[in-house]
Amino acid sequence: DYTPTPADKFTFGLWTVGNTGRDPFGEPTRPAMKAPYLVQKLAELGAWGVNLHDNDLVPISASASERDSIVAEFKQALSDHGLVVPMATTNLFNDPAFKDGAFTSADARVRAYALQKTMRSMDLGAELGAATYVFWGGREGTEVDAGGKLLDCLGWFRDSLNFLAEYSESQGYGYRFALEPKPNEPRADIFLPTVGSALGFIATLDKPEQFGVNPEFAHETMAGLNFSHAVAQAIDAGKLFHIDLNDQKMGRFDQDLRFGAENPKGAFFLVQLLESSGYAGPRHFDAHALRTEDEAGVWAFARGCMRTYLIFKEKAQQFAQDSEIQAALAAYRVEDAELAQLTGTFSPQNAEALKARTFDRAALGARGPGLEQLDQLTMELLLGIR
Ligand code: GLT
Ligand code: MN
Ligand code: MN
Ligand code: MN
Repeated sequence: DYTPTPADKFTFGLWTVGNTGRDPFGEPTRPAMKAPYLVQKLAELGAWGVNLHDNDLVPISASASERDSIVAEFKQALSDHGLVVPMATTNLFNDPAFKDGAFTSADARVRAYALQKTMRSMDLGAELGAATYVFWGGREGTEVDAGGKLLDCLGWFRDSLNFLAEYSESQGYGYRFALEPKPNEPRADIFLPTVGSALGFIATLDKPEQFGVNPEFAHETMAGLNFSHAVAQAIDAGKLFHIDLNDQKMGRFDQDLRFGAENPKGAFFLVQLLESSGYAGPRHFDAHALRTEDEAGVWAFARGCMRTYLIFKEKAQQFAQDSEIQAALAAYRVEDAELAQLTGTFSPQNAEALKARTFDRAALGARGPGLEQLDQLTMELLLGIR
């Protein structure tokens, strides 16, 4: 009946169900809820874990003893309700100190403060048992490029990530780091705007094996890209360390809609890809209830994200068992044992034989692959009539 259990590995950020509906044009529309209460409610709904920024839990101005008592109370709630903290991250975007970047600020003091804040936040995450540490560089970008710092920024960003990877190792934290790309908002242009950019940058780090990506459905969509394609590339590179699930209309501000709310077909292909890929990490919903909603709407939102995922997971199984769909898929792919032999491994003989071979180009171009029929069958399955 699509009721989630911890085995489904669904997680939410404290900032997601804790979102109060504030936006750039309006005040909060619902009261803030305390972290231990969010933990209790998420556990009741069948979630597996909860993720956090340092300041989702501990206010930036808290004293050391305030911090300790807040953390103790939170740990108690986690153990009372059986929730885990698989991922932690740093808030390097809210405070005015970070208005022109954190690791990429032109001010060396801001860059050093960002490192300090991140190390402290990594300590907190490790204390809570987090295995994945996310970097969303919300303020790492520009509105104007008159500052002439583009190449420096990439170097500063790289130095910071290298430093923090060493810090993790020196403390024995064993974190796997996940870079989360976003093209814009809150900056006009954010550095490393897409999954592809992040993957390229990771290859330039001192310890690339410790770094992967945390792609978000909404963020690739904002860039006009196909999220499943980005996720597939991350999986292929062995770099899908975490994932942020939500939804988004293309060409809009960052909406963080309920998973599957806007583009259910895209959400289906994503679930199908994830579930068939062997991805074993958290299914994290980085989304929030509409600003119109009260607390009941928040829990309807959270339940809806998980139910939609589970419904699509069932649809993916149905897809795999539907004989008409499977026949159409089989007909779509054409295999040829003799050509596989020639093209599989390079040898001068294979190359010569392949160059000498004749292909019936007209027949290749004339073949209909049956994708209209296959896609219509998929739609009918999703619409519930198969
Ligand atoms: C912020 C952002 C998200 C990131 C979070 C992690 S915070 O809400 O919009 O996409 O995943 O820093
Ligand atoms: Mn987002
Ligand atoms: Mn967001
Ligand atoms: Mn996100």
